[in-house]
Amino acid sequence: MPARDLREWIALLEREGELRRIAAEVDPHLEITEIVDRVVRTGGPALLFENPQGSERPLLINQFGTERRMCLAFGVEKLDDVAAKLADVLEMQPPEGLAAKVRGLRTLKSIADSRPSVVRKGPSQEIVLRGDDVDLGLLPVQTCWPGDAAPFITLPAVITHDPRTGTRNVGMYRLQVLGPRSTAMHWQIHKDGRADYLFSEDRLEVAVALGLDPITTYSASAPLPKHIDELMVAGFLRGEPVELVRGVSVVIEVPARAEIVLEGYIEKGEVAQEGPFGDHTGYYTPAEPFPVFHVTAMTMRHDAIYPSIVVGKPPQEDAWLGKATERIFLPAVKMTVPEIVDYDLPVAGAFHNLVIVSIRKAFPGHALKVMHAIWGLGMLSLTKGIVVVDAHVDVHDYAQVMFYVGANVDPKRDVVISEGPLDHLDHAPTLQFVGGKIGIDATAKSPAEGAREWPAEIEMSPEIRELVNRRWSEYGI
Ligand SMILES: Cc1cc2nc3c(=O)[nH]c(=O)nc-3n(C[C@H](O)[C@H](O)[C@H](O)COP(=O)(O)O)c2cc1C
Ligand SMILES: [Mn+2]
Repeated sequence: MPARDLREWIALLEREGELRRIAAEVDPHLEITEIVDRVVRTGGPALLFENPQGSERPLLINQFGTERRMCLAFGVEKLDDVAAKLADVLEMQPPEGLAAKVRGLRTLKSIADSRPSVVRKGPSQEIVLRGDDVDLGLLPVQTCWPGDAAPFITLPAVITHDPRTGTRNVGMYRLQVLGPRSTAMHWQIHKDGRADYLFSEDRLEVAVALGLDPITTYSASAPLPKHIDELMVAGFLRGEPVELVRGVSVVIEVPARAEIVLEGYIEKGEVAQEGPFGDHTGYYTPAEPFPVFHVTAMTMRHDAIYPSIVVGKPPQEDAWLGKATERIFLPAVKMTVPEIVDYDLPVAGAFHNLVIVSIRKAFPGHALKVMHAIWGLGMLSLTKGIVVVDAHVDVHDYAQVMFYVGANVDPKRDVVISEGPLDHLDHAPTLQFVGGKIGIDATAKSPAEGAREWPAEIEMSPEIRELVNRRWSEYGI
């Protein structure tokens, strides 16, 4: 059974020895960041700050900070097991034979049962504050870094609907607190929430859920195609639908078991300066105008727990949200580019800066084809640098990758400089949003690609390996 909500998840973490409660009074202004930064870097536990200074609500952080906790969240041994579940659906073929048909039906049923279910009442609405009673100051919102403009809500699930089609979207977009009843809405230009906003005529209703079961929280950060409802995917990955309840002041259904929900609207064209904010790029992103979110109602549990995350110079807690996406989306990437064997988005590359990809190379120029495919694929299109290696290279072993980049590349022949869209937050390009791309073809080249005869790689023969295995103890080494 997956955790139904944040509480069940916290209980699971505690049972597994993965959570520490901190009773000391700690300041959400910078102090929590410094503590978490140290704990994340040593692979330490999730932290529940029971007495954040200035708030009666506890603050949970570092719930996702290790591979083990990420696997616990999904109830799997390794993150590739989550991917396998999705691959089953993506790779569904017309079934042959009864057993395959039954299996196919089961898969179809699990998709059909993934849609959220609407319930009449939920604990997320135990307390209802409306109008002037709304006060974001009730929450222990962190100011993460010294140069941050204000406190930022960093782990929200922002729910909107496409005004044309009604399709729901859930995205994780940080919210800078502007006042007791308003925040900025930091959806970047490539994001689905922003598209909903652009399609709205005057007002777009918005609901923000804080404190969810870990899979639903993760789903808000997943780069799904616009028309796919993140809550449906969360239901599929959980094996149980997400429960929703009608909002108290908006025509949006909100998670029934959330800790806290902010309901409100965004007026088309109303913007405020957002930032600076110490971002996952490792730098402060400068102030930029973003839409203003007006909170018309704030609902909560009686003893609501506020969830937070700190991003900054990698590695931080979000590394594991990113790695989950890397693994979970591999089958979908392979659907479009089947020659891809595996890929790795290094945490130190902040995910959009570098992709290492291994391919089953079948024709001259194949590595170039794959580079351009990645530069045209969903959010991967924002990738700045791509390294392509042959199928046998382990893309997760950076020393191995470096070896082939050094050994197999003639920079004049094998480096592609291209251009295209770049991450909203990338400060390096001359222009914001668009700039250079680099592709490095580190595969073995053929004469058809202008190479001389390619030498053989050194490897010991299997017989001798076997012999040494057998005799190892005799050597006394
Ligand atoms: C901790 C964390 C914070 C994030 N903050 C933002 C943000 O402020 N703005 C943004 O556009 N994307 C942010 N993202 C990335 C988006 O959540 C991600 O691109 C997601 O796919 C957006 O949903 P969408 O595809 O429905 O637009 C963040 C991701 C994480 C893990
Ligand atoms: Mn989306």
